Amino acid sequence: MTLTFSRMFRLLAIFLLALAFSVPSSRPLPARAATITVDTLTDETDGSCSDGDCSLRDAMLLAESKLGPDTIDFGVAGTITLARANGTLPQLQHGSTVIDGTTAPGYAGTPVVAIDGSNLNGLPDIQFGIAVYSDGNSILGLFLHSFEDGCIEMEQASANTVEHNTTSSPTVPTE
Ligand SMILES: [Ca+2]
Ligand SMILES: [Ca+2]
Repeated sequence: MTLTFSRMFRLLAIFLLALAFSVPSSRPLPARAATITVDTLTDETDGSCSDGDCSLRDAMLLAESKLGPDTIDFGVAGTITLARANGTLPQLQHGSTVIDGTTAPGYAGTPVVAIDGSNLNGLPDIQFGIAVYSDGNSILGLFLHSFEDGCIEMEQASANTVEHNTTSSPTVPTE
């Protein structure tokens, strides 16, 4: 059988087309966690981290408000004294939030970011340090203290990581 020029051309075009489709297209990148950096020790509560101050509470509110994983880093070290008027920190309800105190400046194996719950003592609600009601969160490198009902609470939560933290409740430890 003799292939005509046009038929050969058509076969070549089909071959090239097949080749183009056989090259793996760029795969969608895995969802990368957005990083939110805490830059103030003040217990501020406007939920915004683009307004010049990003408290831990702001960062947690922001992480909770966004779909997908979030990592909360620390650009500051020291004690975050929770304000009584603000109550407990936001609960981790949506999952896949990493609160990573090991990123704070000066961290060398022991927590340099403390969260002091002493101002919340006596409030009518249950006072936990960080309450986790979802999956896949991590709480790393924090010193939580003076929370009446416990430093870290977990309920209906799985695959969470709690490492390199120091906790002490309800008394304020001597530092
Ligand atoms: Ca703010
Ligand atoms: Ca989120």
